[in-house]
Amino acid sequence: MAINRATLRQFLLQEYRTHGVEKDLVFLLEDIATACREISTLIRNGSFLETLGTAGSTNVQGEAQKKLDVIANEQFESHIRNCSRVAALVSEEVDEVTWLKDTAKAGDYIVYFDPLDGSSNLNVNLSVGSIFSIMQLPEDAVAGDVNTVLRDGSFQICSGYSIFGPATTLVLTLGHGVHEFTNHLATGEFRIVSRNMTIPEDCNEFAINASRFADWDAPVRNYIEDCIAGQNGPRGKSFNMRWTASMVVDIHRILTRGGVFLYPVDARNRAEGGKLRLMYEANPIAFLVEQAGGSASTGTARILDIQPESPHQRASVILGSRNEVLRIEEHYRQED
Ligand code: AHM
Ligand code: MG
Repeated sequence: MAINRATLRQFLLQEYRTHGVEKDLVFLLEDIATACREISTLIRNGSFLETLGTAGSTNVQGEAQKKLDVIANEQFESHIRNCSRVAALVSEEVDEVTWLKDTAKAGDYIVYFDPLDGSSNLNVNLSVGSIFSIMQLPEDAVAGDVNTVLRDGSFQICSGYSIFGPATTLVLTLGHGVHEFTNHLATGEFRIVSRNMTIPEDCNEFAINASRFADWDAPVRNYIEDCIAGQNGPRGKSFNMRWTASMVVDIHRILTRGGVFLYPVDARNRAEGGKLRLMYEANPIAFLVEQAGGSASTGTARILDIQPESPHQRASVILGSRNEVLRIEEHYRQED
């Protein structure tokens, strides 16, 4: 069957012509897309390749690494290395910043990534994904200096994620809307399936790990209690709850049909500053969500305004349908 949909390359070249997106960025994104396709294949064949299970190592966050966490990281790194404009890599799975250049040139790229998000889902055959974010070196950048990569999320020039589910999809923004591509198996190419994804302002669906109820701060507890009170409660409507334990999958649902996602700071994770990592989880998703018309907040501040202090720092994450995020922020103000 003939497929009449633009390929990722055609789309990116159009972005180059229309918005002046750099050719090097086009090539870099194609390399990232290739890494995602390969990771997808490795996951699908995991049982045969014996790539499922733990690697016997821990990452900088002290989490046991799955074999596929390590392999996905290698895939990302080796494909990104094709691009001579990449100066540094920040990966969830690597403690230190990986410098690919000895001298820093303003405008060269820093790539931040979580090579396998939601990897606790792997052994039970549920969807997982990869997340990435790209920024550029500032004028005063110093190669080898960790401070150089600590830029706030508003400096992102591109972010995206890939989901390895029933279909392998790639969702990205270059600052001009959010677009979705699906890997077309017959041609092996990512082809566009959705342009300018938008998140409805209102919703009646939330995603939160409800088993942490006892640990939540009052604003979150109050908001969720209002939601589950149903038609006769303060919201006057019924809510649905979904939690996949894979952030990218929950976010994809929100980009597709609205909703709000919360992984807030709570009593159990307060010492670390939250659960999700700012630079390669919260920032890229916040950029996508804002580009799709939604909001992304810690509860008290815009995620993209957080000035990072370390590459693996964590953040409180509340994002999705704009009016719902505003309402949660209002709960935080009331508890002040
Ligand atoms: P990971 O990057 O180590 O997989 O951790 C991030 C994941 C998110 O995808 C997801 O929202 C969250 O951790 C799930 O946490 P929980 O185990 O509390 O359900
Ligand atoms: Mg993750």
